[in-house]
Amino acid sequence: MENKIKIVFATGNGHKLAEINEISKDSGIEFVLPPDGFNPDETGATFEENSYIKAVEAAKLSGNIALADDSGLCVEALNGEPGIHSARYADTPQERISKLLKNLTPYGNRKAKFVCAMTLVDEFGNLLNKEIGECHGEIAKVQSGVNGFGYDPIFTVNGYNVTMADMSEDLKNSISHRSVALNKMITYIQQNLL
Ligand code: ITT
Repeated sequence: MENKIKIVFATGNGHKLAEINEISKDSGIEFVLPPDGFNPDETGATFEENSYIKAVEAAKLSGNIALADDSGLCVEALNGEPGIHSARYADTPQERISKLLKNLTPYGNRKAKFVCAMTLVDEFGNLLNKEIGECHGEIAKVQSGVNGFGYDPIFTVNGYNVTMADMSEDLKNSISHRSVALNKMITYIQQNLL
């Protein structure tokens, strides 16, 4: 595609990069990883703040426009936890899932949502645009599925009877918190930067 714009995607998570490149494949945008040394301190109190911190660090390191995704799973009965601590809730992905299922055992309310906050900054770190995406569902009682990553095996999306890890890549990418935020961001980029 002509006028393809290169944007640094401020992450160390290869699953996120794969998902956003798949969602944006016909958009005229190419997302690439930040240079070595990208290791921001996620000291923010919200998804939005951490997303901004990551985007600024990637822009400063690369000298390029940068997009960041800060995301996580918020469980209603656990007062929104693990939330911004989703990646650090326990040591391994399986331990994080087991801990969440255990902590939720006493509760009847299993409502939860995935949230994704995206921030786009210019090559100097100035804010260009921010978007939020949410995906609502419930925490399954038993984990299921091998697709996706993170908490996908225990998240059942409203209106579907399977977990996100049981869904095809295409189905997850058509309904996920990440795709909701990214599609809005792509519209902004296409209208303002291409
Ligand atoms: P970067 O900060 O380098 O982007 P990270 O994995 O540490 O990578 P976050 O701080 O945004 O990213 O934490 C996001 C965590 O939330 C992620 O590690 C998963 O545990 C969970 N998560 C986010 N999106 C998810 C998805 O689509 N499916 C399952 N779990 C997800």
